[in-house]
Amino acid sequence: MTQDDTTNRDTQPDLGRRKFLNSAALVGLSGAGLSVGLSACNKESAPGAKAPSAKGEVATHSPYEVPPGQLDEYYSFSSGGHSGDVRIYGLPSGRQLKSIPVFNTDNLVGWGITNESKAIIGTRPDGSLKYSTGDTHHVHQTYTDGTYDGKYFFVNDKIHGRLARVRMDTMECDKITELPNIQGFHGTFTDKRDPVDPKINHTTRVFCGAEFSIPLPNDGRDMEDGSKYKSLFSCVDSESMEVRWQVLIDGNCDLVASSYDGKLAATNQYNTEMGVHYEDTMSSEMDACLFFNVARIEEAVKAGKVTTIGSSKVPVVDGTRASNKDPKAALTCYVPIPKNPHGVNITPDGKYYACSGKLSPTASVIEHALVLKWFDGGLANARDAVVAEPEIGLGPLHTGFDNKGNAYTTLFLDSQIVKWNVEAAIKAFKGDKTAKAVVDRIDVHYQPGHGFTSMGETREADGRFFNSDNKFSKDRFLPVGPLHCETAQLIDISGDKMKLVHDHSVLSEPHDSIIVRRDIIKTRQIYDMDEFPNAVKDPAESGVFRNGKKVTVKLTSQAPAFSLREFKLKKGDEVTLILTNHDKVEDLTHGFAMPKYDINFIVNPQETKSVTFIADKPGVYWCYCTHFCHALHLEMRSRMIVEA
Ligand code: K7E
Ligand code: CUA
Ligand code: CA
Repeated sequence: MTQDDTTNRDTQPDLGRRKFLNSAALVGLSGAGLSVGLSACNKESAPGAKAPSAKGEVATHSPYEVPPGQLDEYYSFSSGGHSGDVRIYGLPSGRQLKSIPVFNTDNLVGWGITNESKAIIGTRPDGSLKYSTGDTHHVHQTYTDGTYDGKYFFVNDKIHGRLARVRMDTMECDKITELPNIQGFHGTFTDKRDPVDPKINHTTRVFCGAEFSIPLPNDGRDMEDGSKYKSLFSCVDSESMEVRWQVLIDGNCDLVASSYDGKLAATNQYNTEMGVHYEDTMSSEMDACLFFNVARIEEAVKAGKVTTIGSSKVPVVDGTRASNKDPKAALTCYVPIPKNPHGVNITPDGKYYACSGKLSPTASVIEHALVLKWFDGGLANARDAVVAEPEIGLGPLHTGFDNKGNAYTTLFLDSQIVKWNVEAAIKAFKGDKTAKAVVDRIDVHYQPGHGFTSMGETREADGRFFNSDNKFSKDRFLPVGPLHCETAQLIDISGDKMKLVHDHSVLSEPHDSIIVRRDIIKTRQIYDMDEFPNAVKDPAESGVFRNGKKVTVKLTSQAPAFSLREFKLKKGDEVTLILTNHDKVEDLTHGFAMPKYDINFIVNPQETKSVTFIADKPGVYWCYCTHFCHALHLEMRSRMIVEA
């Protein structure tokens, strides 16, 4: 910024607000234990920083900056909340790279508009979408041997109780499963190691928790009798996407974690009271972290010790407290922890689960081996599996880990990230007065929800970055009306002190993300035409094919033209239009928009998509390419003629 710009600032009417912004930013930074390096960087990026010179040199501001032409080191996959999508960001830059439509409809790619996407989302008998809304919260990848394998990631829909799978070579959703007899599908986690089928060398189980209890079956019975409300914990097969089994439980499920040895899955419970009314859910001082003995559950399913609920065929085993009193036969273990916890996360060495208190200022550390010991009958009380319970601050929610035994927990009420050492917390819990759990704190802006570390949900946690996804951004960005964007704050955790690297804006309303090393992700450059059974493989096959009122229009695109310059239909035709993109050049995408018929989608290189509609409006309709593809992009059109 030049001297003139600074002068202009003074003449702006909102000077007070700018001053407030600056001082607020300074306050945040000064509390952050900044290194000399970062302070210097801030000086440089303050007014007066050098702009890129005319020669095309690039001004460098910070060791974290990704200069023009360079690529980020990490991908971050982030749920979009009630927008229903999943976003991909590059880190450390914070650049948003893509929004993957999942449970939402999307104009850009035609998700929810094309026949192929509708078949994945699911339709009603009249062809409309079964659901057009969704609420994505948790994103987790498939694992091989405790680390990401780049094959799939899974994401939940809290609203309608669905699990979606996204293939990571194309970054497209390819399957969605609706879980039976549940509501508020919240936590989900892929198994980190499935010992059952070594032939499939990646995760085969996805664990899913239901947050809301409902009458079972939920068909109008028992609606006023809260004692009849129940929750289920579900296991989905990652290949078939079928629900393998469900566990009937007491209390509810919130977040979900899986162990590195494939033996246990866990869910934190904030409503062990099984309250139907708001106040009831907070009446007890202790709730629980519930552990599932996966092998025993699968044995019980195999042995047919199951029931079914309503019209669902999914086998259900009984994991309630009353039926699981004998640890040696139990399917479930309820470990008491305080109070309305939120978040359960396992350390990268697989030894401990950290479960945040939310309404208690503590994090409870539960030892994996001790839970297994309880299941063997070697531990008198499930509570004895808790090996530490440090006070870390107000409103603790989610925890990420580095590779040095430290945990980083978001403190919603304190607006801080607290760094604490797990082994020190365990020593302090045992009575060692010299052991101090909390190592460092940093202010974030404001009210963090999820926080996650680079590769922190794998054995390859690298201790480089923590990203805080904050729930309120208030004054951190230019105001854009009453609805603000959210703040993501990237924090360098490689040293003793946490260092704030930068803020980047994220569109509302992200919940959870994973930070993945870029070498793990191997995407395709173009599609394979042979994978589309309806592909129009030769432009010469293009044309209008009539079978009574059913009409198929086949066409192809190749920059800068569609194979059909025009096509004729009759009023009342039921038309299926199939478009194959014959371009092979990476990134050469075409669009197809059909005025007044509400159709809009794209075809990427070598991809085929189709749409079905009734030609109910006679007239001329210029179907045009929406995606800038060529100097003659504007000329790329096809005239649809609907005869009266
Ligand atoms: Cu937002 Cu992960 Cu749904 Cu916590 S949950 S913040
Ligand atoms: Cu094809 Cu624009
Ligand atoms: Ca509670």
